[in-house]
Amino acid sequence: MTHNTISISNNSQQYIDLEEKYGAHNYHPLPVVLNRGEGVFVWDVEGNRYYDFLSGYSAVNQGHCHPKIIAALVDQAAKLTLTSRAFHSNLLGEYEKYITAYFGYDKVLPMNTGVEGGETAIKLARRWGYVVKGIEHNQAKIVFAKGNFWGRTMAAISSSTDPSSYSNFGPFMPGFEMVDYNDLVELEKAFQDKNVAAFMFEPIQGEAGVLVPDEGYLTGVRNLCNQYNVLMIADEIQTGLARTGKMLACDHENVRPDVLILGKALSGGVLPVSAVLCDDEIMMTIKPGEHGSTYGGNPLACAVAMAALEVLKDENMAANAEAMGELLRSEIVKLNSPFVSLVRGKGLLNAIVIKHSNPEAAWDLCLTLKENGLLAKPTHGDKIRFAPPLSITKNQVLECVGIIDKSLQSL
Ligand code: PXG
Repeated sequence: MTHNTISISNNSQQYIDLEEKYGAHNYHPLPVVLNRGEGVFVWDVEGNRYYDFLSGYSAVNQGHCHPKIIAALVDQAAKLTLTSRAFHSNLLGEYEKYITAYFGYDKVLPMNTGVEGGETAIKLARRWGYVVKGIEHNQAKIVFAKGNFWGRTMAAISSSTDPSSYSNFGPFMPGFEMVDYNDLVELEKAFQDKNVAAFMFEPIQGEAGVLVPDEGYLTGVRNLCNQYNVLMIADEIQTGLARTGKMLACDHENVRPDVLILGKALSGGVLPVSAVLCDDEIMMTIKPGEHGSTYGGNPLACAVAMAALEVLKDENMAANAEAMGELLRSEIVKLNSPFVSLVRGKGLLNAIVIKHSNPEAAWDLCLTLKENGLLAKPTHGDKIRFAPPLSITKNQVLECVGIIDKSLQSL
């Protein structure tokens, strides 16, 4: 390592030591301790300000502590936070009406984390496979794309091709098949099996390093799903909610998935809120008592999610993401850095691929970026995601490119 001799103040180090001693070691964070966020900025405990180029893995699309979202949170928190689904609340129906109209589906099933949204979609697909498609009992198959990431539950890691996700956690969930991402020929081969109920995939693979499929892939998936009576499940937990320059990444090809999974920015980073949307033919196959969650659809989540969705539209965040993403990518390309082998992405979901003789170069670059006032995190060794909140302005993008330039030069 070349640049890892950065200064961490005693103050920050205390917090890091505390986590190290009492917390599970299931993450490897950048050495920065944050205690405040506003818009595109976060501050560390020493008062240093940073541009947040991760946005909580796209949970904070609306910007940190967006005043309208926080107002909805605070207002509702003082009234009623949880009823469980044993009782009705005055907000659940209103929220359900709002979000189904927003995305154009008959119904929504509210959950909390993204991975629960994925689990829910798979249960719906299996159930639909048995009672509508007519798949023989316990024979349903779900097809996934290699390189996918949708969380850490047993089902999620059973469909993972990343050894750090699944190694030594077996035995795994049966009935899952893998195909190459961005390969319609392989997908069609997999669909020859009459027991396939669904294809679940990300319209852009986020955690894999922002892999954008060829144009026409989404349309091709839609057509194959129609042809073989297979449900198209779009995991838009990271790509959705204006992140890629459209409200949904599927909107880039005007494709409507049968099952839509949302999470992360559905609460603007305030609390875990996820949702699965689909039409009655699929949703109504699940009956009372067959699925749910204590916190799913709680009044606090309903109030926050409506505010979070409203902010995306009111502030034209999709259009801004589109324009600022274009600017960010073109300005990074212009830097012509020998250490950047590729810049890719859509809207404000972007990644650069670092090319350097030092295998730690991407990590080192993130440490230098931090020193220069910008927070980003490497994925899979050599890729760095650049995904700021969608409220970022042109001048801010240009300032950030300056920081990236300066940091690359010191590699
Ligand atoms: N689907 C996609 C496409 C995701 O990126 C999930 C599902 C799961 O969401 P939850 O809310 O259950 O984490 C994700 C999550 C991390 C981490 O540290 C998570 C994601 C990406 C990178 C890191 O947990 N995405």
